[in-house]
Amino acid sequence: MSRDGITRRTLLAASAAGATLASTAGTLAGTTWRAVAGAPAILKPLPPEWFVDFGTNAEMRWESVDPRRYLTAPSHLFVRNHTVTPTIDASSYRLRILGDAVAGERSLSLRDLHRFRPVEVTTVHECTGNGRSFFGSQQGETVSGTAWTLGAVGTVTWQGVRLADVLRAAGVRRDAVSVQATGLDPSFVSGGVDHGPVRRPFPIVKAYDDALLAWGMNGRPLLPDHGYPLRLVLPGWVGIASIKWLGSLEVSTTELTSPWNTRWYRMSGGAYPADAPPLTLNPVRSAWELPWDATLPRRRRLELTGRSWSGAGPIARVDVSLDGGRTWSHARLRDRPRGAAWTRWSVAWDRPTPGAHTLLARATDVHGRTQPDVTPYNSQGYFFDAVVRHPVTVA
Ligand SMILES: Nc1nc2c(c(=O)[nH]1)N[C@H]1C(S)=C(S)[C@@H](COP(=O)(O)O)O[C@H]1N2
Ligand SMILES: [Mo]
Repeated sequence: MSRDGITRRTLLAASAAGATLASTAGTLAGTTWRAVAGAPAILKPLPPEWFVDFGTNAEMRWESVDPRRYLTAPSHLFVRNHTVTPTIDASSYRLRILGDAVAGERSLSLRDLHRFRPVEVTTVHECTGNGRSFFGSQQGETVSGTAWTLGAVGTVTWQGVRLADVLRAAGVRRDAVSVQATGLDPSFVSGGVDHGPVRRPFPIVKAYDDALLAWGMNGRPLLPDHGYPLRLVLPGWVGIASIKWLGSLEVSTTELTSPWNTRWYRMSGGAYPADAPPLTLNPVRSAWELPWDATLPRRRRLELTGRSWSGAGPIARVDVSLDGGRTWSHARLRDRPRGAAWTRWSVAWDRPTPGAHTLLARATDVHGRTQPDVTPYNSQGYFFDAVVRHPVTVA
């Protein structure tokens, strides 16, 4: 079983660990564990025409993307759970803020959070391992983890408050360096080891820069699978940074760590040094709004569409090839590129010849970051950003 996957045994272990936590820790009031054996890890419907279902994870099918819609509907957004989606009672929910960089522990209800200035931010939301399966299918390399194609990504508008505002009100010391976000989902058990609840630290600079505490997605409350009632959002960063079902924030004057920044979500294997830093900004990637092995009708002119995105900022240019990389042209950008959100593009294909073809798209962001032909190997299959060779047949 893959590292990101889950077996029935680990699901049972996870639910047992969750139950222990819930009964021993009053601080987790408001959380009930629905993680009973055989219960689905993901609560929203996963119709096969929209999703590839990996059990605790599910990716969006690119052919289900409507070229006319900019935002990903919450019903279509990929889900990545280490264990199972917990059911949390919003009325008794509290966010705890603690650590040696705050004067005393704070506990905030959702109503408390709604007193801060509301903000709205549109960002790409993407799993670190998006595209992982192409390490195998395109580069012949074996990596661990969920075999995502390119559907562990979406672009949504988050509603919430700035973490900076909340930390300032909590009286965080000026020498704070690190914030650890911890989820209320059950402990993650893998290979017989209980790693505790999903949690990951990040630098205080990111907290003050653009981090959000989000309760909404596209103008509606978060769906349970996406972190209801509150999640952290670190724009442009790897998906794991945006902790769902946020239970606590530990603010510290010393560097904090967790297995999610030391063991996972950092590069290992291949040419990477043993002390490679935790992954932060997402790379540049592109996808065609087509099924894999799509059959395209033979017409005088086909209009093909896709999207490109970068964790670092707007997309500046998308180069496409309709002949396996022999010739390239510029795709027409359909959106004024903005922030760390994706850009839609289209390309006209005149008089495609019948038979098999390979489509390629290579995006470049405003910082000049672009997509390579080959992504350097890493054992956990993170950051596959190479240009994907997308097969189609014109019939
Ligand atoms: N509490 C908690 N937060 C979490 C996770 C999790 O399993 N538990 N998964 C992380 C990972 S790896 C990703 S890619 C994103 C997925 O967010 P989504 O399921 O809302 O799309 O959530 C992150 N936050
Ligand atoms: Mo992820």
